[in-house]
Amino acid sequence: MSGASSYSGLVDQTFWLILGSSVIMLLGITAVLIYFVVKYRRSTNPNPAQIEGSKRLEILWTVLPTILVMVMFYYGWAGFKVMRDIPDDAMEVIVNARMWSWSFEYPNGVQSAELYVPTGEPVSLKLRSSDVIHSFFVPDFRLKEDCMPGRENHAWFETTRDGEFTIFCAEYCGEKHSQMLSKVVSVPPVEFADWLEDNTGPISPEKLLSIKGCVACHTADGTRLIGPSYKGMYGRKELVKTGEEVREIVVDEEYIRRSILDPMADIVEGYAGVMPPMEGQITDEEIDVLIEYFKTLK
Ligand SMILES: [Cu+2]
Repeated sequence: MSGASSYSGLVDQTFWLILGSSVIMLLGITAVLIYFVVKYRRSTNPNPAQIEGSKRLEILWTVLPTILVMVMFYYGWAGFKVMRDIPDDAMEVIVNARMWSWSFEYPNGVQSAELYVPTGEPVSLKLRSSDVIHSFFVPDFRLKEDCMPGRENHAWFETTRDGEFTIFCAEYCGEKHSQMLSKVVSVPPVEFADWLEDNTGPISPEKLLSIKGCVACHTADGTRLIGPSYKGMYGRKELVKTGEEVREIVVDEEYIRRSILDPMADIVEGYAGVMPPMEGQITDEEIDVLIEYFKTLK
């Protein structure tokens, strides 16, 4: 399958070079092995000859592999360099990874759960994680780069055609790792500009829950997933574990705000407490939107 990014050809070239030379060597070594096994078999050669050193052979099997690995290095480096040199005119998108979803943030503040990009224009990625190590992997682009907690990684790509390309997480990150999927949607630049404009402005609470990754563990219909459902939560009395102590609280605005920013502070009884802190990833206004929404879920 041919790649869909400007540098995917370079990656494929390196891959085929290494695979091709490995196959040639495997076949060659196997052929020589079989030939020697037959030629020097015990029945025709009962007494082994003592062979001592050969300068010519020594030089040959030092020089040839050196040339071969240097050629591999050259192609590997040439492809790697292109992938590390981010073009100055690239559009910057922040990629947020968390258990177990992706979200994307554009320079004008637009947020989305899918990565919309203009075809044929460079996009630079600032890769972040709010909990554990994830890996941003788009096979069609031959692009894979880790998202690490506490530091920012970089990558870039430029699509060569319109289309949808699956984003995987390539670093095992817990229970729903395999469902940590999204996609790159590459559209003509004019269409992209329209999309960006359409998505500017206030976000609905449902969309916010999806972008921030909440829906991976929480539902609005009462279904119990990894975390409690929002349904009927507001105003309810709840037993929570604060440190070692179990206490009763009322789910009010303050409690919800704290549970979003610092989820480990109070863990609802019966749940594991695996939510990453959203501090720095969600604004006060966005939390207000969510609180108003939770109040409506009776
Ligand atoms: Cu992951």
